[in-house]
Amino acid sequence: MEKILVTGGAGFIGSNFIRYMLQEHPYHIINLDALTYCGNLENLRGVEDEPRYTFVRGSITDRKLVDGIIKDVDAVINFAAESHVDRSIEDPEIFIRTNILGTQTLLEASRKHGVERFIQISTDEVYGSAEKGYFTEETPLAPNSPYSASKASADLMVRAYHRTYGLPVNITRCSNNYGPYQFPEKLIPLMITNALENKPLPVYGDGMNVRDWIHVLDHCRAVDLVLHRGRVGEVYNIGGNSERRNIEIVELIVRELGKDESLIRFVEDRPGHDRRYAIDASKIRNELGWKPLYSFEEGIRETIRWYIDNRDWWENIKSGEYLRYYERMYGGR
Ligand code: NAD
Ligand code: TDX
Repeated sequence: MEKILVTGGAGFIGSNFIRYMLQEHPYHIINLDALTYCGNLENLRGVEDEPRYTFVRGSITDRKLVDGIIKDVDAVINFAAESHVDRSIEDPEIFIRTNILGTQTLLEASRKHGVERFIQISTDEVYGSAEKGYFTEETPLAPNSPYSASKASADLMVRAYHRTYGLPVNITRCSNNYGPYQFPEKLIPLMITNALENKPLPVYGDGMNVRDWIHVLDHCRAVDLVLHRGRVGEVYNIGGNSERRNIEIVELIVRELGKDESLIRFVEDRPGHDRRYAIDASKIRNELGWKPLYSFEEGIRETIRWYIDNRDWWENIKSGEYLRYYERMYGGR
């Protein structure tokens, strides 16, 4: 393998992955990103000077562009997506276009040009809500939001391209990531940055919903392993083994920042809000020897520190177009 296409590399996980891969491997990486509201080249500061890195601005739904890029690459790793559940509830259509049609466009070019490996970055949300027990790779898909339904649809298309055309694919389904460069619409960076600005901390419903948190670099290491050693056609769950209630996380952030708990506001719940996500990652542990290296307590402290030290990064975001979304979203809650 020499050349790898990473899509969505200007987003949170994609940018962390590109840094990680350039450090760990000699590959040339092409980053195809449309730079939507959350795609930010600031996430890749310093990387632009690397001769083994090329940025292309464009959409994964652009057949001609995608075809032209994929004819020269050995592997495709598809991070590009509309990724925020609340936005999918507001307006699902772009989720269908990007997450389903975009993935199919990449699959079609990959089949035509015979790529060595196609990795689809999926999510534990495709399994729905885990009232008890843990999601394994055999758990039936039962997505509950337009976002997760679009990701599940893409997964099925990836599976079909493997079964029908023999495309060498893997699907990874990871739990909730946190870490540097996460867009401040997601729970952890939203709470850290709001607390730093002494703004209210909006907790949906009773705050008892559970997510399994993983540091973004543990996710990146897992994807790297799947790319090199994953069995063709297999799905791999990736999880941090760190289940936490939302309210516990918000309280921890408030404590760490020395703020007052009166900033916490219980607001109207998210429609269709999944109660709990919980991943059984024993397949990737046993087959590929992966395990998370970060403890949640260590990772979250490091992440809080990153947001304190990189105030310019998130202040630019929060003062721009995102402000209008925020006011729409939380104004009436
Ligand atoms: P993000 O929203 O931070 O980044 C998404 C990136 O995709 C952005 O840079 C955006 O510009 C780009 N993009 C959007 N539409 C595009 C298009 N049509 N063509 C090209 N680029 C486009 O998302 P993230 O949190 O980094 O998530 C990355 C991937 O990982 C997604 O596929 C998501 O479903 C998956 N995932 C995320 C998490 C999580 O906790 N964040 C967990 C599991 C899986
Ligand atoms: O303001 C908030 N208040 C709140 O209580 C926000 C933004 C979220 N929440 C709750 C909803 C969830 O229970 O916090 C939890 C986490 O919410 P998000 O950060 O929006 O993540 P989630 O909906 O769990 O989805 C995330 O994990 C799986 C990513 O956004 C997806 O891209 C990924 O696939």
